Amino acid sequence: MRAWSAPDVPVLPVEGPPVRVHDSATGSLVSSVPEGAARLYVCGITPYDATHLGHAATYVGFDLLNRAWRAAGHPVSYVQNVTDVDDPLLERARKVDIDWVALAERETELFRQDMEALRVLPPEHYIGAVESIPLVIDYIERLRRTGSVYQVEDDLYFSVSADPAFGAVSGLDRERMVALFAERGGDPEREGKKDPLDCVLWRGERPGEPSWESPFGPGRPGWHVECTAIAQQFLGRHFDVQGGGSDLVFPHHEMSASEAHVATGEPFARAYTHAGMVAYDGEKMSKSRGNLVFVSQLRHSDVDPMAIRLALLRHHYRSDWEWTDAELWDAVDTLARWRRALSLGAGAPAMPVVQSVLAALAEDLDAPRALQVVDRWVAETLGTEGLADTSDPAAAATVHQLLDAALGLSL
Ligand code: 5CA
Ligand code: ZN
Repeated sequence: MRAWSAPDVPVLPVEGPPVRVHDSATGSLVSSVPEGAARLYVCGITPYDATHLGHAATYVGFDLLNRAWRAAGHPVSYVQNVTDVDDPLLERARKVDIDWVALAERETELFRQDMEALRVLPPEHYIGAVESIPLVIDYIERLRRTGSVYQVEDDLYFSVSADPAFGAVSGLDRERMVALFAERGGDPEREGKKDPLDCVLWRGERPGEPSWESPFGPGRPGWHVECTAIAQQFLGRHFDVQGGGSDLVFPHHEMSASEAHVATGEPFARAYTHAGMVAYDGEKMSKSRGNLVFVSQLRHSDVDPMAIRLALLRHHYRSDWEWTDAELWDAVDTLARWRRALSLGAGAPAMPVVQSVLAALAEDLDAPRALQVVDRWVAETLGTEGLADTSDPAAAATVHQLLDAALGLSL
C-alpha cells in the first residue's frame, strides 16, 4: 500500500560513526555495519484506533536508526507492515458497527498523516496483511514441507518444537512465555494443540469474519507469520534489525524468528531491537486500556508536531516512561529558545556539535544525550549577560541541518 511522503534529509558535512543498537536476544549492543544497504523491518500498526504517543515514540525511535545509518553512509531499505486484518480490528469494527475495511483504511490514513507531521521517514515498502495473503499462503506451504505444521479443527498451527532455537529472542522461561502468550493474543489453553505455545498460522473461516481461499480451506492469516513472510519477501532471508515495542518481544518476534528459522534454516534478523513502553495515568498506554493521548488530537489543538517529536526524543527509546503534558509544554518552550539561537546566524562552534550528536545517536540512538549537546550549544550561542559565543559565522546553518538530518527536527 501507499506509505507517506518523505521529508527532505539534508546531507551533513561529515559522515557519522558506525551504528550500534541493542539486541534483545543477546542483551548487548550489536555493531551493525551493513554490507550495502542496511535492512530494517519495523512492525506496523493494527489500524483500529488513532496513533497514540506510545506508537509515535516507537516509530520515532526507529526513525533515529534509519537516520543514523544514512548519516553513516548506508542506504536504508525499510519495510513496515500494517496488520489490516486481525482479531482486535474485527472486534472494534463490530462494536462500533462499521465495515472493518473502512475502519482500517481510515486509521491507516490518519497514521500516515501523523507520521508525516512528525517527520518520520517512510518505509520503502509499506505492506498490508490483506494484500500479503498470497505471500503468507506460500510461506505456510513452505513450512508445511518442513513438517512443522499441524491442524486443529480448521486451523493450522506452527509447532514451536520444530525450532531448536525457540526462546532465543526473548530468553524467557516457559511459565512466563505461557502467561504472555495468553495475554497477547495466543491460545495456550486450546485443546488438541501439541504444545500450549504453538501459534496459529492460518485461522479457518468463522461465521461473520472475512476469509480468503487457500489450499488449506477458507480462512485468514495468523498474526506472526504475516511479519515473517513480509520481512523475507521484501528484505531477503536475513536482515539487520527487526524492531517494535517491547510488548512484541514475546510472542510476536519470538514466533516470527522461529518460523523463519524453520523455513530457511538460517537466523532471521541480526538484531531484535525494542522500544520501551510509554505510560499515561500510571499504566502502559494501550488501546485496550483506553488511557491514550493521540498525536492527531495534539495536532488538532495546534501543538507544533516538532514539539511532540522533541518531547518524545527527551526519553531514550529503550526506557519505559510516562507521558506528561508538562513535558510537552517544556518542549514548546525549548523550541522557542532554540529557534531564537538559530535566528542569529553566527553562534558557538558547530562542528563539535555535529560530531557529538552523531556519536550519541550511533551509540544505541542516545537522543537524550544528543539533545543535551544541542541545549549546550544554544546556551553558549545565546550567552548570558552579553557573553554570547558568535565565533562560528555559519553555526546556525550547520546546526539547523544537523537537527533536521539526524533528529528529524525541522525548525
Ligand atoms: N500490528 C502489530 C505489530 S505486527 C502491533 O503490535 N500493532 S499495534 O498497533 O498494537 O502497535 C504498533 C507498535 O507500537 C508496536 O511496535 C508496538 O510495540 C508499539 N506500541 C504499542 N503500545 C505502545 C506503548 N504504550 N509505548 C510504546 N510503544 C507501543
Ligand atoms: Zn509484526
